[in-house]
Amino acid sequence: MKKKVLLMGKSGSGKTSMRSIIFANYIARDTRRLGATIDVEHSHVRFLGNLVLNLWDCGGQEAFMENYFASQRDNIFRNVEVLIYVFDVESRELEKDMHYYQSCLEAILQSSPEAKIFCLIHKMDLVQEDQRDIIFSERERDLERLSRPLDCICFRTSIWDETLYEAWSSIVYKLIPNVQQLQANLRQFADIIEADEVLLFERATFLVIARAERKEHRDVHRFEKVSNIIKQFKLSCSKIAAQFQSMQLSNGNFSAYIDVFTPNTYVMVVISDPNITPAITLLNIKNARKHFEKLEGVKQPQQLLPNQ
Ligand SMILES: Nc1nc2c(ncn2[C@@H]2O[C@H](COP(=O)(O)OP(=O)(O)OP(=O)(O)O)[C@@H](O)[C@H]2O)c(=O)[nH]1
Ligand SMILES: [Mg+2]
Repeated sequence: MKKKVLLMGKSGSGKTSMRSIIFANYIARDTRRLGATIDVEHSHVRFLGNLVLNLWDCGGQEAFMENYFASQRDNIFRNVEVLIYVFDVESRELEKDMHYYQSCLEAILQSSPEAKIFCLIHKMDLVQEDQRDIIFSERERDLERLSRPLDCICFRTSIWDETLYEAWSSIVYKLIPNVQQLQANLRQFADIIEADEVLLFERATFLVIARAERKEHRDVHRFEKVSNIIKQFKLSCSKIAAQFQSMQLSNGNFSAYIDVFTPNTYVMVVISDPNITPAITLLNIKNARKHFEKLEGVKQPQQLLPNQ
């Protein structure tokens, strides 16, 4: 199941930065070295066995944009499953940005009217904290209005905090075909092993793709934080030619386990009941593997990216 994902927006808005962080293990400060994308860069990412994201990172310089809408129109906008349009929140050319977005929507409406549309209001770190809600709501309202008759879902993002993961996790969640089934089974698993919470991470990107929460937790950003921490740790491991496999952490309040689950996922289990020992939980995780592998219908884990 190949899904064509268009990543568009004006030059410098941050498209290649976010793609490199999510799919190619860059850390935020590495993106300062990225050059402008020339024409379109293609990459394929295999998700959960049968879902392959075919990412089209479209360079946003004006000459390229004009080309997409004219001579390359059919090639670019045909068979699009997802459009992710990135806006630089600090852009001084808002009208021009909106104009290009509208041209993009017209082309989508014509060639791929069923496409899902996501808008990212990006570089939010550059906006004063107390202004972020106001500015985001304004932009969201404008974009929803402008997008009609198509629907768009807006996210606020920055490569400097967890919002980038939050947005991409939500987007990917909407693309995984059997995600409801996965979610239901994870919930059942959490009930059986009496976990406070169970999370399923996509193995290569560490995006959260399903979760079951049995005990409320106050930190709503915990998923993205864990993703970020583990990705950084994986990077450190790779520097000494080691591979991250699993992690176990305990304190007076809870124990957390992160472990390879299926060929395409990691699982994280949080347990606060002191009577459930690590040995029991690790056995429970081991025993659940086969079931979740079957659910995924996994054959071969694989990630193909030219710039990895
Ligand atoms: N402050 C801030 N800077 C960012 C953010 N995301 C990306 N940048 C910076 O923006 C610059 C341009 O990013 P790119 O990812 O190359 O932009 P692009 O959209 O791919 O540009 P084109 O390839 O020309 O279309 C880089 O220096 C990034 O470090 C963000 O969230 N906040
Ligand atoms: Mg680029």
